[in-house]
Amino acid sequence: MKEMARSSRASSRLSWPRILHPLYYLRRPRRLFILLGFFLATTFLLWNQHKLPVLQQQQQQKLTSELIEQDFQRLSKEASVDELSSILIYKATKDMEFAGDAKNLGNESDSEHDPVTVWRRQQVKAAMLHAWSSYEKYAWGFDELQPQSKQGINEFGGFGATIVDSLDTLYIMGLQKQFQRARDWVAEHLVFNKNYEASVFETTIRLLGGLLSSYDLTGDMMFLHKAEQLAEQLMPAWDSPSGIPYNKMNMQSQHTSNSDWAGASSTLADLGTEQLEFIGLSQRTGNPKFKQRVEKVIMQLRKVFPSDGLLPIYINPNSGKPTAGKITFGAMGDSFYEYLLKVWIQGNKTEVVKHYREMWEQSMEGMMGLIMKSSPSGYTYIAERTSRDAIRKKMDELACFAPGMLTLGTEGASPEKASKYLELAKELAWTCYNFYMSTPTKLAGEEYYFTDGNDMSLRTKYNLLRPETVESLMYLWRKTGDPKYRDWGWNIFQAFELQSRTPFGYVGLKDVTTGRQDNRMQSYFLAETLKYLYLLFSPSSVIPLDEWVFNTEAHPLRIIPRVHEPVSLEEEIPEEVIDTDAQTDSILISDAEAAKRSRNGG
Ligand code: DMJ
Repeated sequence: MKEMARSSRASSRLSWPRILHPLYYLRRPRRLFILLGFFLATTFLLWNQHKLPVLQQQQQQKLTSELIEQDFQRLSKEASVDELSSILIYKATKDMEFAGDAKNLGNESDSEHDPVTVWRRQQVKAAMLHAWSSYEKYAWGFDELQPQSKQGINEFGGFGATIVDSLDTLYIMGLQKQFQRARDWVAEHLVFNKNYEASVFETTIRLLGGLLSSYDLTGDMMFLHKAEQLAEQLMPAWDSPSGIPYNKMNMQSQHTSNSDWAGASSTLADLGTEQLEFIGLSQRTGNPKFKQRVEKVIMQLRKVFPSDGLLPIYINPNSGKPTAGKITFGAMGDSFYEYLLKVWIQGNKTEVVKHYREMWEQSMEGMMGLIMKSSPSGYTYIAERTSRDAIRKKMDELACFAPGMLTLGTEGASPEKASKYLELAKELAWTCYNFYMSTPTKLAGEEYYFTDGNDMSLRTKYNLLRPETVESLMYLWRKTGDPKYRDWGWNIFQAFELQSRTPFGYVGLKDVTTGRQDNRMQSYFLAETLKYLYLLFSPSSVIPLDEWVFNTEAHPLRIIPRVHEPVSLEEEIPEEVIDTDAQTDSILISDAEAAKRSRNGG
């Protein structure tokens, strides 16, 4: 009986209602600890079961991505250009698989790791590799590659323009071996004392910009020494009575000149687009003479700056005054306005550089007077003003840098101005995108005219692989996060792939309505077009815009605050210097032709 009673007590002690009653645990804390331990162990097991596959998948994804990359590097390293296409297809397939894997992780909302974006970025990188490998194979040491004839061409004095222009793109894309070979060429072969009549502008933005940027990215002093040598060589270009530089200089004799077709004037974009590079060089070397030269130019232009902030494209280097010429944000005017803003950013927006910002805002107010809308579709565009003060309803693709500039200029503007700039930037970007999408090849021509009732019509039909539109899309994407800018950029990239890609590099089109190709791979295609596209599909932390500023050839330079510098805005020009307005009459060639001649198509 006793036994039975004990066993029935024991079973009733363990009965469910008792176990579930809080008092059962509170009376004996040991029981409470056991329960707690049981609860924790179960929770961990359940969490682990659910989480492990996700973590494993993430690790797997990382590994796959690394493997694809390694595979790609290995295969492409020694591949001939002919083999590259099949490698690219191989990689694209792998990337697709990877994208498929990544999609299953359910983190698509994170745009930085969005598989489509990752895949697009890799396709741009593959395009860079194709362009670069073709150049390496057929034009090494020349300025540019002629992909159709598989040979090199020297359009910039034989200073290896494509190598220097590509350095930072290779570096940013992680193409280390290619970067190293380019770096070694610069160290061993790049000399500036050549009997060649160089464009001061092109040499500055491509070579000096490329060298400085590589120095900033790597800290390799060799780049800075080369940059200094080059700048020393270019110095006599600023030896004019007004300090306005001549556009051309023989790199050996250092004889300076301007083109006859420009009425012996210097052109605005050429004379006003060296500030970032020379100021940057002074900041990095501690030698103020470089910046003094280029800042004197701005001081001079400030004296003759019109109230609307819009300068004609021809300036006389003797008097320092505008001779004549149209007002434009396209060829021969464009990057002067770009640099007013960017020098302010480069100096970290301090008091020392405030006048640049003021001049820029003044110019933007003037530009508002040139903003027109087409009919019937309402495309917004920037018109030009002729030297006779008439409005010309024309916009160059070159002016498509303006949406990017306006977007960049929203920082530091009053709230009203900032939203005005951004709205205008969006509208202009839509127009520029349509310069591309309105042609049968989906590549933009060089010049567009606007006629009432007929929207835009293509005037100059060639495409030179230019970057301006994708540059603007990159800035707009970073500012707004609107995915449509990435999609637009992708569509443009696809058009380049379809129309401009050849087995031996990329070429421009002679006619965007037929797709007839030319035979030149512009060095800025590697410096700018592909870099901006790559950045469009990269996280904003790659070259963040609060630490870097791009020169007009897309070479990123570190922002270094300018403080405690004397701001001297006054400088005298000798009295005896007289203006020679008459020269402008001799300017008879077309805008597109002038742009081509002055900037080597740039
Ligand atoms: C580049 O050399 C530079 O961007 C320049 O400021 C203008 N155009 C070309 C590319 O189109």
